[in-house]
Parts: sequence; C-alpha cells; structure tokens
Amino acid sequence: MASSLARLLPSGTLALAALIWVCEPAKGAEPAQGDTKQVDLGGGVTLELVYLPPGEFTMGSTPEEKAWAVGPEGGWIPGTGREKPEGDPRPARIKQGFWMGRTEVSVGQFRRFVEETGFVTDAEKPGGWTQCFDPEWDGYHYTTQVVHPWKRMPGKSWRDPNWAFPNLDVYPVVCVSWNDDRAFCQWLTKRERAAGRLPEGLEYRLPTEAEWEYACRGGRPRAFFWWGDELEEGEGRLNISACDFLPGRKKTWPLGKAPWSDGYAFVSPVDHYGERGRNGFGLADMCGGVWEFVLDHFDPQGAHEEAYFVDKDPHPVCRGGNYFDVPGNARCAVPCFVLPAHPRHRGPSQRRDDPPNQVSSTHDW
Ligand SMILES: [Ca+2]
Repeated sequence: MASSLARLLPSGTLALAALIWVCEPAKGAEPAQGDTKQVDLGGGVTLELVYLPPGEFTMGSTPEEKAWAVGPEGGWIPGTGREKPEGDPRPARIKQGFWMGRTEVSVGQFRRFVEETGFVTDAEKPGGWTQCFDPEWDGYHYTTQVVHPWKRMPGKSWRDPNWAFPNLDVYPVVCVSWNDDRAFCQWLTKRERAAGRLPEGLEYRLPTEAEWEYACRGGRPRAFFWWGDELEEGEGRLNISACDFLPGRKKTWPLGKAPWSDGYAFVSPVDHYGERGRNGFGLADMCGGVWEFVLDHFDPQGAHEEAYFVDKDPHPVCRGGNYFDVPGNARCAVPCFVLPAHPRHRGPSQRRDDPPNQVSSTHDW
C-alpha cells in the first residue's frame, strides 16, 4: 500500500500572478512593502497585487520540522522520502522586490482571460484530461485495494470541476495546468502593456520557487507555517483537511488532521479568512486553499535561489498544500512536482506514466 500511495500527486491549481522587473528597476522606483495595485481585467473584474520588498530568508526545513511532517500531526507516512526535496535550512536572497497577487487566481479572473482570448486549457484539448472528485467514492479500503476519490472525468475542466456545488467566481480556479498558468500571465503582460499601464521593464509571470517561499514566509523567521510552528494557531487562517463533512455525506475526509472546522470540505473563496488568513506580506491562502504553481522546474535536491530549469523531463512545481491535504503538506517549505500539461484539480494522480520515484504525495493520514 505504501508504495502505491507514494505515487500519488497532491492537487495544484493556478498560482498567484507576480509582477516582476525583468531588468534593474530605475532608481527611486521601488515602492514600499504593503503597497497595493489594482489591475483592471475588464468586465468589472480586478486583480489585486501586493508589493514585496527585496529581502533574505531561510529556505528549506530543519530535521525537527521534517520529523514533525511525518508524525501524527503532520500526517505524512514516514520512510517515503517525501520530505527530502525541502532541503536543509539555507540562506536565500530575493534581490529585487516584486508585486504578487494577494490571492490565488480566482475562477472569475481566469474567466476574463478565457473570454478575451478564447484560450483552451490543457484539460479541454483533444486527449486532455483532469481529475475530479468521484461522488461514488465511499472511502479508502486499507485492507484491500486503495481506491482514491479522484478520477479522470471526460468533459471536466476549470469550467466544471465536478463540485457538488456551483463553481463560483470567488473560488480559486482549479483543473488548470502549468502551461495554462503561464498563458494567463502572458495575457496579463500583453494586455497591460497594450493599455499603456505596464511600466517599462516589468512583466507578469509566475513567481520562482524562491520568490514563492519568500512570499509564503511573510517576512518572518523560518517556521513550519507563516504564523509559526504550531498547527493550532492555524485555526481560522487556512483551508486544510479538517473535520468538515463532505457535501451530502455523513463523514469527513480520512485525511482530516486539523481538529477544527475550517468551514469547507473542498475549496473556500479566496481570502475567505480575511486579515487572520493573511501573512506578514498581506498575502492570503499561502498555506492551504489550493496548490500553487511556480515558475521553476523541480530539483529533488531542493529549490534554488535563482530560477532552476532542466532540459530533460522537466516537472513544474506546486507549493502550499490544499484543502484536502494533511497539515504536513501546507508548510512553507514543501515542494511537489507535477507534469507540465497536467491540470491539477486536487487530484492524486494514478497516471501510469508518472515517474516511479514520484515524491509528491498525499499518501498521508
Ligand atoms: Ca494556496
């Protein structure tokens, strides 16, 4: 069972868009931490950006933190090596400040992109696929075959992720791939440039893995979560696998490790937890909510200070855990890797072409 479970992928979805200087900013152009910008996406939809100044932080996790992740609270199965790609604690520096979306990209924001461009996501292309929750799923059967609640479903996509409830514009968009995410950022760059609203030397792209971890930590010293090491202090701050009933069911996820209700068995509206759910930089849902894509490719040795890319067999990285994950997955240091065209729902993947040494797993309860 452990080996089959170790092959599972955690879910991911659209990351936060980040506005980045592609060259040295002009002197005096640096805004202050906490400054905000409203980007008008048209149709009455906006996207809020928050400024993060340059800074230093500690990347990775200590042996104590890794031990917690595989313990009863963290919820990972020990001995799978899942925690290794976090790497040891190491100093990292973000040399240039940047703007980052306050929230995960929402369904409403992604819809504007699709409406304006006619963009077809990977899941919607011929042969494309995504995974959705199987309403027939009746639980894990640990003694026989492990049957997961996530199934490939034809015709499903970000438009209809097979929720048992309406897919509201205020939810984070799901069932989108790394390719889809990058296309969203390119659209934003092009759109803002054409409108004369994008200052010279700036572009929208996904944050690098280092930028994401810096952003997640919120300017605080190294810790499991942006608020500190204590899971209990996460109450009212994040959407994680908690003791909420599945819609129409009388039981909770078997992964429910957080001993409180976060109000949602699946996705919650972005920034639902308000001030209490925002970190030191003012960013919402950095831990929990939905997994977020970053720009880099995966390195099993750990994330890099500079963006890291490989030519052969690249795997994009997601960060931050999601509504279904155990607390161990929602820590600031956790990377998980996916396939470039793989639209992440929440879905542990059963793809046979997944690498056998798949380290991204939600095999934990
Ligand atoms: Ca998130």
